[in-house]
Amino acid sequence: MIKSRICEILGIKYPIFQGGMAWVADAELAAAVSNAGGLGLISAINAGTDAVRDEVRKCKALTDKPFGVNIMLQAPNAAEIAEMVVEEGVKIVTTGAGSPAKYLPMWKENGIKVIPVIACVAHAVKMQAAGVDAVVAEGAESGGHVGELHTMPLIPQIVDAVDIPVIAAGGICDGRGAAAAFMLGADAVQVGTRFITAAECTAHENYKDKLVKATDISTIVTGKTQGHPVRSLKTPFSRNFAKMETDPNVTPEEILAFGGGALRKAVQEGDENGSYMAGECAGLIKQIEPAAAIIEDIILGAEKVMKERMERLV
Ligand code: TUI
Repeated sequence: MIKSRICEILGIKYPIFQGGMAWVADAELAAAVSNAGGLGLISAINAGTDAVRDEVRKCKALTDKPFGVNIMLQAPNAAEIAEMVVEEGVKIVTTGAGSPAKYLPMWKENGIKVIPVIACVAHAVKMQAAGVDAVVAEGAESGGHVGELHTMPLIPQIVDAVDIPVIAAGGICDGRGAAAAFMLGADAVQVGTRFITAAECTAHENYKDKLVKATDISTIVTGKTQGHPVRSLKTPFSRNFAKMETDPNVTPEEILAFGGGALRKAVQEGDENGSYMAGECAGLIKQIEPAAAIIEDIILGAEKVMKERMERLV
């Protein structure tokens, strides 16, 4: 069975993280992933601090396995969430969209493992120097807010630049993707999009249905002109957004107003005018199944494909 040093560091069975997806990654999904041997993550993006606290407590009741909280550092209540995780005795924190340096002393004093998501070498080096425990290196194949580099060249460059464990993210959805990431030097993989189709995920059935039906060309990146590129499924909403971006008669304020609340509308209401954030690997998703089956497919699939390909190629 595939194992790596990150399993010892975090006390997890399999080297697989569930992405901390806004509006999607709640206690139910995180607990299902953790109970199945991966690292479940609760997203702290979508809710007030007390609501996230409730999710943390709910997750504790649902699993005795390690789980974490993902904090989007640009969220208005990021500082409050940073304190809440300490108060609640959360053991693992991942961060996105910024540097968690100012919270590190507090988190390290409280024995929290800190794993920022980064998308380039310079940020990985800076984070290692600041004293984080590992980094998630996220390629632009991922869903949601994306960086510029893609997973294939990003991972080996990060692996060469730091000594701490590297978790590969972006475009990884099955055993083949995971095996490739391990070959590039990753100690674990983070999977987002596929876990939206987990049976335990509370996202709207329209969202799951769109992912199961997605093909290789189903995603689009919008928001580049605003400096906030986001990958999502092609829908009337995202196509209109893309059109507005290049229309000289539409102001940035109008674009912002159009996009506001779009992710929640997709996840909770299954609304066509929502933003269905998804990675490029959506086309590989074939069915809704329990989180444990997804983890087994990815981990056993990686092991199998590594052996089979080695026998054929070497
Ligand atoms: O954060 C993400 N992905 C996200 S956040 C999100 S919420 C959202 N909702 C509506 C519209 C737009 C976004 C959806 N998807 N990924 C993690 C990530 N973090 N990728 C890249 C980075 C990053 C960027 C800059 C990490 C660090 C950084 O700066 C570090 C520094 O030193 O300032």
